[in-house]
Amino acid sequence: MIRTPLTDLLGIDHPILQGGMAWVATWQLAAAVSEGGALGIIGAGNAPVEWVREQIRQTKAHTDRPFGVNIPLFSPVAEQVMALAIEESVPVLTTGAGNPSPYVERLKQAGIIVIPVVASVALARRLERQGVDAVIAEGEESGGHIGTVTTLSLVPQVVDAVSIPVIAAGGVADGRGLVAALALGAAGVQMGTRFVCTEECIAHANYKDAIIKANERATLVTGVTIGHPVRCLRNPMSREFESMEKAGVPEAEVVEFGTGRLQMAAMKGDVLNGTVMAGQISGLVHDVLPAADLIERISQEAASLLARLPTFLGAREEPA
Ligand code: TUI
Repeated sequence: MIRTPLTDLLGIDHPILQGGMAWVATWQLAAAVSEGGALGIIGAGNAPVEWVREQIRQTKAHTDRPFGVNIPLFSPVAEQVMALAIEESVPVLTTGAGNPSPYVERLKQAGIIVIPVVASVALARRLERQGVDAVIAEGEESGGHIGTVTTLSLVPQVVDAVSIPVIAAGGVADGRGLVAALALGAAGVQMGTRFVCTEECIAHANYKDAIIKANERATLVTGVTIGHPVRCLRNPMSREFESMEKAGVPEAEVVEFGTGRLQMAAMKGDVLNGTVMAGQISGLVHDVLPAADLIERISQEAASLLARLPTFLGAREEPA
């Protein structure tokens, strides 16, 4: 097992977080991941508070291990879900798609471990000063809402700027990714796309199949012109979205066109007309397996890779 400041902070066995993906990361996945010794995270998305409450209660009923809730900050009910997280004494709270500064003090006073996603060094620095426990440095390889810096560039720069643990996200789906993140100075990784393709994830089978069929060039980024960049699989929907943006269709119309499309793909399985959010690492995902088996596989692969690294370097130095 790989022990890092992150496993110590969270009381987990493996330095792995499961991304809190909207409509996809429900209690079934979060509980299975936490039971598997990593950190399962419920994706609150922009769902109603009572739906999130039920997710938290079910997670608690199915695991005694720590778990988290993710709140995308553009959710119209972000404030109410924060209050719910405090009321329910959720162990860990992660945020995405914005600056969580207004909430940090209240969450810390409630004893919650706060881990925001950042896409820049400046925000990581600011949030460390405000007292967050760790940050997730997420590269633009990720699926869903993204920043503009790659994981390989962002992670070591955030690591150098802060003293709290840094979690690398974006482009990680196996033991090699975990080892690479540790080499950059990260204390662990967060994976989203890889965890979609697990048995416990409630995403429609078509969504999982689309990721398994995808290669490294299968994604594109929509929403740049409306200030909401989202990486998703190339399909008739995302191509149409892209051409509407290129044609200069008014923002309100573009937003309207995109609304509800993630649920269409994730829940109804319409992977042609829905938005299939997924990262560039999709090409590395080949199977659907139990979450605990995936965590065990990645952990063992990383441990064996770490043990063999000096041999790789030595072997290359040998004369031909
Ligand atoms: O949050 C995400 N990814 C998401 S949230 C989401 S929800 C949704 N989206 C569309 C339709 C339906 C549901 C889907 N994907 N990732 C974390 C993340 N956060 N990536 C980048 C950032 C980020 C960007 C800018 C974090 C902070 C930030 O700061 C800006 C500032 O104000 O300084």
